[in-house]
Amino acid sequence: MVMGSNEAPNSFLPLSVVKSSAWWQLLCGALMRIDILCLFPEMFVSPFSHSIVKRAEDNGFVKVVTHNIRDYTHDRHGTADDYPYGGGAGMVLKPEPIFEACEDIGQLTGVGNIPTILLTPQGRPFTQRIAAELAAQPQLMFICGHYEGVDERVAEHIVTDELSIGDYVLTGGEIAAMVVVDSVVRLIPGVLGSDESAADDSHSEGLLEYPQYTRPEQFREWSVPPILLSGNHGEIAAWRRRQSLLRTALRRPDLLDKLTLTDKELAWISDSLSSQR
Ligand code: 6GU
Repeated sequence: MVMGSNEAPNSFLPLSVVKSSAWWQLLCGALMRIDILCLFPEMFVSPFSHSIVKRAEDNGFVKVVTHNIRDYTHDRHGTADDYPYGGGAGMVLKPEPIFEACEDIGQLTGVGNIPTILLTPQGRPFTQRIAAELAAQPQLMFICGHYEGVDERVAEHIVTDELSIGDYVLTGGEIAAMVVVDSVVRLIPGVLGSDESAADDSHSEGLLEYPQYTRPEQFREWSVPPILLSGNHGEIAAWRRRQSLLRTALRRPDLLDKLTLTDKELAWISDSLSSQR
């Protein structure tokens, strides 16, 4: 992650990229750039310095650049917020620094119409489907709201989408931006190795993931379901599908309503649910 970097992206591929990236990446020159505009860029350092996001950056799949909105203010105190017109509690982020920052970033990266996402509890609910759509973009910009909100002119004239990560209120959009960026970066083609594929993830097919087990086969008095040791890949896949269906029916019946299941699957779910009662 780069904080406040002003250099042009994609100017060259570092040797580490050439050495480690997948063949398609070399062919396509795919490198996603993500700019994050916020009041507390330091918050992003640790979450993006580990695991898959770190590896994705090191391997040249993504470049994440954070920007401090305060750097685009012009008064001595770096005033980024002000009282709301019409009165009421809290402060509102001023439009000028955010407009200036976005214009600056847009110019620096040479791309117009960058998908620009405002993180706000009023946004549309973030989902795995939206993560997959965002992962296909060459460039993204996130604006993290704070305090009571952001001047509406930012939402009207800069922002292309508003996202919320759930029906609860966070202090600011930074943590939400981390959540969204993490879930997007792992879906950039090539970021996950074949043994960590996203295809079986919960939500990737609208279902929750099946239960997973690893060694030891017997732990205390609990053993691994024998089917998983059978070596019969067809039966294992069928067991996992049924476990996913059952888990989703029990924990998230709202998800099942959105799927088209076979009559056999529906019958199996209803049998299992009635035998569990
Ligand atoms: Cl995106 N921002 C804030 N401040 N709170 C939230 C949120 C976002 N999503 C859920 N709660």
